[in-house]
Amino acid sequence: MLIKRSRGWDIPERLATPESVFLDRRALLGGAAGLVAGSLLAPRLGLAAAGPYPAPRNEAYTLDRAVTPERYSGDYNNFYEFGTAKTVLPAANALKTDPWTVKIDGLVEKPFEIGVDELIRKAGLEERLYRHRCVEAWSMAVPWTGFPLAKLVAMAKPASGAKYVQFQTFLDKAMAPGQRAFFYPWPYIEGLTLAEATNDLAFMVTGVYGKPLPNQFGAPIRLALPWKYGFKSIKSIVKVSFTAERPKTFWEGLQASEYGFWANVNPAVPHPRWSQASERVLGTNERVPTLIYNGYGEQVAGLYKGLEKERLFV
Ligand SMILES: Nc1nc2c(c(=O)[nH]1)N[C@H]1C(S)=C(S)[C@@H](COP(=O)(O)O)O[C@H]1N2
Ligand SMILES: [Mo]
Repeated sequence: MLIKRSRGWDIPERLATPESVFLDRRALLGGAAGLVAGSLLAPRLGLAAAGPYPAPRNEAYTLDRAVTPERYSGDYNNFYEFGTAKTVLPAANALKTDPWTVKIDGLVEKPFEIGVDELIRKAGLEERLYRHRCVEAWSMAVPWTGFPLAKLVAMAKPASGAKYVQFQTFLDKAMAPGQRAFFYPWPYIEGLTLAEATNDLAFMVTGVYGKPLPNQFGAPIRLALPWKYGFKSIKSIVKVSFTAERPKTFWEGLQASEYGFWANVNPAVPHPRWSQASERVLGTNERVPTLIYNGYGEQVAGLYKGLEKERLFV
């Protein structure tokens, strides 16, 4: 079977390569026992490819710029669990993602734990092209694969008192050397209001560039919240808790005056130490103007009606 759909970041060769050959090559390249098992299993499950990748693209999400090639976005990452340099890729090899379960707890009908593979089967996957704007004023555009966070919220059946959703990254000092730095408030925590979490843009990500997430992107499951500064898009999630109180986030714990709970992108509100008016695009290094809500105002501005007294843009 030929992969017919054109994907801008793909090597042209792949477009013309029978999938079986492509899979064999990936297995050879990756030491990828999982991929081999997946391709053996696929016929029994009636699937055409190895697992759910690549997933069909949701064409509702379009970009005003080119997709950032993976050689840039995959080699310039923030993942403090593995160090504070942007080149965390080698260190992130130590991240063990199989098996991986996500705990759902707090104010829900019944707490439960679910394996990532089962979660993917239940939720289904789609691909979306999203922009990403780091608070440090660099940006990228990537094809995430995942499912709306709203689907996970529906599975969790939140109780009437639940107002916020809190996300937590793994805690494992032996595996993640960055977590031995005691002055950071580990584990990494992030949070959203329930209204934000059920907005269609809030996306649980399990893959990128048409394949499962490479470790440095926050494997095996992370968030993508394209209207907020990048630090809200928490990586390698192990727990999702429904709460009545606003979660105390990692960056708030570290420096609340610079990194708040809301952190919505706004070019008119500078960071205390630098301007947010423009951003450097990874790959081209071009400087482009930053847009309010990172260009997603139409979908999300309504979430903040009545909240004007909050520090919405820090
Ligand atoms: N657990 C965890 N999640 C995290 C971070 C981190 O250090 N640890 N960094 C955040 C920041 S600041 C950004 S910009 C994005 C970067 O995602 P990327 O490396 O996939 O581009 O991840 C966010 N999620
Ligand atoms: Mo960031």
